[in-house]
Amino acid sequence: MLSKQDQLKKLVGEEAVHYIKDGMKIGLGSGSTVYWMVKKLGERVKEEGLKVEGIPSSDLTGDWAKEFGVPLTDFSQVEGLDITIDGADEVDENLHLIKGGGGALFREKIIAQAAKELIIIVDQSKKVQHLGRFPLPVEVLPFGWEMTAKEVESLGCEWKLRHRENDIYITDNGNYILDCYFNEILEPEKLHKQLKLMVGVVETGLFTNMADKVIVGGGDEIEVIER
Ligand code: ABF
Repeated sequence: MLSKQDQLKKLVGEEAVHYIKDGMKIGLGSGSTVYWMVKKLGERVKEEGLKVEGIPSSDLTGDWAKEFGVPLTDFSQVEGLDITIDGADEVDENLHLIKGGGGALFREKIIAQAAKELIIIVDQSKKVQHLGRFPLPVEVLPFGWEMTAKEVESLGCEWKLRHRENDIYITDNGNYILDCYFNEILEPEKLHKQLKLMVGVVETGLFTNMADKVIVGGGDEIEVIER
């Protein structure tokens, strides 16, 4: 039996598949909400012969695509993507996002940037007035990360170097992640730019002015918010 939150993730994941048309190239995000989207997309490929190809943002998403029969491709084979569908950790009132709780923010941002349309799928618990209650993931180069952390801290946050099973977490790109506790981020675009100017910062989990559509599962209904 799915929990209420998982039922909402399934609801919005499956809803997003309605926006996929025959022949599209799709960016496949990561996270448990995306799992339901990939599963439903695989069903449409099987049942309708839908001709799509996907580029996954993580190995796990790629495994789901193979399991459910969604054909995969890569950036050497496409001019760009038609739609990227991905989850998020927080969505604010201007559709700015915090992403990267799952550690794949850099590749998620690459597939988001490459798409004509970015559709975000979340359960209602992700909607916030201001970003920042969720710690902001910042991907940093391992070399001199301690210096980079000091610079990041000077912007007014505490940080934790992300670990997984007692080891330092290494991203698919060979980098580290600082989880940065800002508590409230009132100017996400400004903060993103400040962070990106730091030489050791590779990318941030702030996705500002990127989401075109956010599909929110709440109660038993679906809310679609367009930018
Ligand atoms: C991914 O989905 C990440 O950016 C984000 O951390 C995660 C959200 O996970 P879930 O859908 O499992 O809540 O896009």
